[in-house]
Amino acid sequence: VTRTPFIAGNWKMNLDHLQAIAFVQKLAWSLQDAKHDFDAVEVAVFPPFTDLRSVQTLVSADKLPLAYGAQDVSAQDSGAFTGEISGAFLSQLDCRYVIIGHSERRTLHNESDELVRSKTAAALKHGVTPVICVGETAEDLEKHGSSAVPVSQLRAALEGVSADADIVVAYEPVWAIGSGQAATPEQAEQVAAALRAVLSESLGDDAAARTRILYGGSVKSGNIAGFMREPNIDGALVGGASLDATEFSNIARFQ
Ligand code: G2H
Repeated sequence: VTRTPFIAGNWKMNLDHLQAIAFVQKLAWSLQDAKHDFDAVEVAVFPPFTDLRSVQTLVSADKLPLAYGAQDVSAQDSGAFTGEISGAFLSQLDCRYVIIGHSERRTLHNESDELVRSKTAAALKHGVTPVICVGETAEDLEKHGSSAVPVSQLRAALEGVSADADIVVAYEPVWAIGSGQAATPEQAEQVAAALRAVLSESLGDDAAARTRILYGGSVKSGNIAGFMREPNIDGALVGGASLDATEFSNIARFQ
């Protein structure tokens, strides 16, 4: 089984809907200039909700080979849930992906493993591929080592997920996020291998072989190549460095 490398840009709460249009155009030009092979390396952006309609319009009008997704989704389908966004709405906007359980949501919005599991189920129900984020804090790392917390978070998220489900896993050590202090490729590979074992145990060997595992946390063009050389790392979830179109397109070329 070959896993198509995946470079994903998590914009977080940056770029409004007008800036998003300018940025996506610039990114597409930058990748096309670099003769990016979109079949060989999938590139996706994750803008704020309010940008998604603009991004959809641009991507479909210009037939850009870029994927996009949202940064969160409701566990509910519809109803009295003020401020929430249904997976059905994301699917209508042709979102291929949605980030679930990013550490900023787990920390700042108290998202539990149970909620991450419900959101994963909601995304799959609406045909949107969840990018399930897991990762240990500096304190977890000190107390339990690097793999224990990400492994238990992934196990929890996968409860009830069927073996043929399309999912992506992102390993993001919390201590490496936005800190400029990325994990080493060896550290990230060790956890990615443990996460692949969880995929195997929860969903079976085929799903484990097919599912992409990304590394996230201070990825930039200067360190991406090292991660991409690791056998269990299939791409990156990039935050800060995804907000510069040239830098992000360089990351997509792993150089
Ligand atoms: C981790 C990552 C993107 P950054 O949050 O998901 O952000 O690359 O800025 O560390």
